[in-house]
Amino acid sequence: MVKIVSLITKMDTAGSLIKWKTFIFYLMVVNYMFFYGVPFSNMADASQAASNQEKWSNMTLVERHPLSSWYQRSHWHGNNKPGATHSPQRRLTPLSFYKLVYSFQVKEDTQPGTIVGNVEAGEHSKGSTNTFFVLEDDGEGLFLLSHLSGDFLLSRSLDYETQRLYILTVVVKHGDLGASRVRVYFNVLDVNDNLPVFRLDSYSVSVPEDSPVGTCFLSLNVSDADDGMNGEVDIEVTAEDGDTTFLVNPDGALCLNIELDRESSSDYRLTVQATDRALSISRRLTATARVVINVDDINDNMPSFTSAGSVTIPEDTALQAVVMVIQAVDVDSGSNGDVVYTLEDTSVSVFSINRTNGRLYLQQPLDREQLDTLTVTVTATDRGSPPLASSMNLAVHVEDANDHNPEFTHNYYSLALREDTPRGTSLLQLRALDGDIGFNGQVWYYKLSQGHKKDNGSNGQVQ
Ligand SMILES: [Ca+2]
Ligand SMILES: [Ca+2]
Ligand SMILES: [Ca+2]
Ligand SMILES: [Ca+2]
Repeated sequence: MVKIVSLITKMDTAGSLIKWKTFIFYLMVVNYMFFYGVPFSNMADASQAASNQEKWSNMTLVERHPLSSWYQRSHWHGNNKPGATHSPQRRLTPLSFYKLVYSFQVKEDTQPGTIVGNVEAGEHSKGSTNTFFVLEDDGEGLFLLSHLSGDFLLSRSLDYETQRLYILTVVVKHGDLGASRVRVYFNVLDVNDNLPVFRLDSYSVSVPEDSPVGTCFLSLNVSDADDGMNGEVDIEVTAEDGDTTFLVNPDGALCLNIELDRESSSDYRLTVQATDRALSISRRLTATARVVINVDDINDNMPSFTSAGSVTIPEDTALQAVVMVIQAVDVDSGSNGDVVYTLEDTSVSVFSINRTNGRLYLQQPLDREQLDTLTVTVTATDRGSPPLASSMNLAVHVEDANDHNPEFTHNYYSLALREDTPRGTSLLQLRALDGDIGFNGQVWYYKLSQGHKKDNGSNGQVQ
């Protein structure tokens, strides 16, 4: 190095001296980094490199040996520790670690107090031992290094989901021979220690009754903080009664599996279960959430009549009297199930109907003798949009009332008798007619004699 500097000094000119000095400085830094294992990525951080150089100057540069002589000494002794591996490019020296880099894998559920790694350095002279130190530690004492054995002891619990990699720089010193250092990596391995998590503990959602099969209406948004299969989840509906109305698709959305009918079931209360896919089935973790599904009504039912299709009323029923109460039901909800009643043919205004309660009123006098059966068509319509309607024919039978007097077929009868007409001889057949029916129309004849009424039977014969 001195020869190089003197040679360059001779060649120096006013313009190139500063450039050459800068070059030599970087050459020394690169040489130092190569020699002591400083990663080249650290070169970007010039201040860090300068700091490292200052930190190490007292420890390493005092007894610094030419690189070739370190190889020579390693080759001469040649007593590497059995089983230790090292790079063929970097042979074992008294101050070298057995490996260029140490990398350990530690499961995140490893118990604190467990030895999780070990570093070993090369041979040492009799009467003195290697001493290990941690120079840099981004685990803040998570991995405690035994100064004598080089073992690492886990001091606290790990959590893969918090930090997956720890990088330490370890130094070994051996008496006053100087020091060497090595990078130690602790890779934390994931363990299935996180449950799947639903976005909500319970969900509430409304679904229209006429939703097509396959409609997906709720994203369950399940997360699992673990890695890989430990963090992948399968979600399913767990129905105690085996109901298969709903299913969860591979994207974690709740979907309709079969058609809904609000009139059969207006709400559902489900339990959905998420299970992660840990390779070991016994280590799989599950979580559940509740889902309430309300089925929104659609006007898919027409009113249905429940009242009788016929009624019998006296013909002398008073006007405005209630003939009967028409009833129809609509199993839909709200306005979809509200029913209004109308009479189809309003030109024959014998009857009227209350639109809301279905009461049928008599509007015209009845006359059984004119018409003994009336037919009225009643329509029940719901208030849905669009509305649905149904109709029925109501037969109104008019019951006879005794509203007709018997009337003789003649107002005046005359006859001539012989004086020897035998007693009991039929003399005259009277006939009186009655417009009513049944008992109301049966005629009974009486004779009036001196103001007294005398029964004369029902045949109208005068003897
Ligand atoms: Ca998990
Ligand atoms: Ca985990
Ligand atoms: Ca409905
Ligand atoms: Ca309806």
